[in-house]
Amino acid sequence: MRTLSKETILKLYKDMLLVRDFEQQLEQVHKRGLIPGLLHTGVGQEATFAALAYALEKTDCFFPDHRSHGICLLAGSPGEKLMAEILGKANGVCGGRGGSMHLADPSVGNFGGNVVEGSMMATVLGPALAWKMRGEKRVAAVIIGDGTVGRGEFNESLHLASIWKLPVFYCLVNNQYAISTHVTEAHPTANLSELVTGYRIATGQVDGNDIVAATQAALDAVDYIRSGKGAFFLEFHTYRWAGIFSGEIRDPEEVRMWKEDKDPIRRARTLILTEGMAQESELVETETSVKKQVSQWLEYAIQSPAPDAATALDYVYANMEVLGRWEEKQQFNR
Ligand SMILES: Cc1ncc(C[n+]2csc(CCOP(=O)(O)OP(=O)(O)O)c2C)c(N)n1
Ligand SMILES: [Mg+2]
Repeated sequence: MRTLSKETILKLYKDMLLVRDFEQQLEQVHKRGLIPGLLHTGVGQEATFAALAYALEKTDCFFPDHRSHGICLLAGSPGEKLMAEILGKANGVCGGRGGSMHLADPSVGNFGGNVVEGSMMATVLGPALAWKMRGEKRVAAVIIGDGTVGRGEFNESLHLASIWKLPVFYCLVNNQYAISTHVTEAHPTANLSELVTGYRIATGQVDGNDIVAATQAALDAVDYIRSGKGAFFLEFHTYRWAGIFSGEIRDPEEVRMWKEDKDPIRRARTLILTEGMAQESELVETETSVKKQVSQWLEYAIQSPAPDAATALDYVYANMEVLGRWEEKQQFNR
């Protein structure tokens, strides 16, 4: 297991703050109606996101799910362009066509998600197979939630990755709920990686709210995959503060415990201070500068123009002209 330096832990702390502020500022503007469609935030899961982003190299790829803004950000997409994308603006990373749920930015290894839960488990096999055949030591990661476990693609993907010894990094974010269904109501065990062992794929479980343990586990998994041994399935045990919808009811004591005692940021802060890695004043400085930075990104996104309606059908089919419904109808009538 790799030891993390003081500098690394401080960097990871800042990464977690960036993700938290990014998400919380988005939540605010979502309430103001500035984000088209749904917004799923990963508040509470920052240590898992920071660990994954840290462990992956620029030459690797990942397929995010509907709650992975944090990984997309930490992978290196410019914060203001990601914010603009989520607000559906023309200068977002996908020109405003992706939004929160279809974020993609191949320039930083983000190969995109489509939010059909489980489908990315199949797609991730593509780059993994290509890299294996070419002898490239790259890792293809896929982020999934506990809700994906049990889908057909889940099993199909594990089966092929095992047989072909593919360099796939399965990152399971077990936050205990799929919509409002608790993991124990939907699965035979709450430790979902147990279900994977029959595929003869290496597995691990880690406290996804412990930034040090989560990062070490993610680094170990990536080392294992890069050494050519095949896939690795790592389960992060964590919790999302947000329900899937605003009226969701959860046990208040459960929510309190995760927000207070188990908050990954609070835990990291305590560790940094008790181990003397930084002074309180330095942390406050970082916290203030992160907030300011994220506010600037948001302002950029709000001020950015919406895409031109005349370009709405661009990119629908690669290199093919697409007719609008009206033009299509006219042509048919001719
Ligand atoms: C194939 C499919 N079925 C249903 C949905 C609707 N849906 C969106 S999020 C979600 C729950 C996902 O739960 P989980 O994987 O645990 O992720 P979490 O939201 O907890 O991060 C569902 C069922 C979907 N996106 N895809
Ligand atoms: Mg879940």
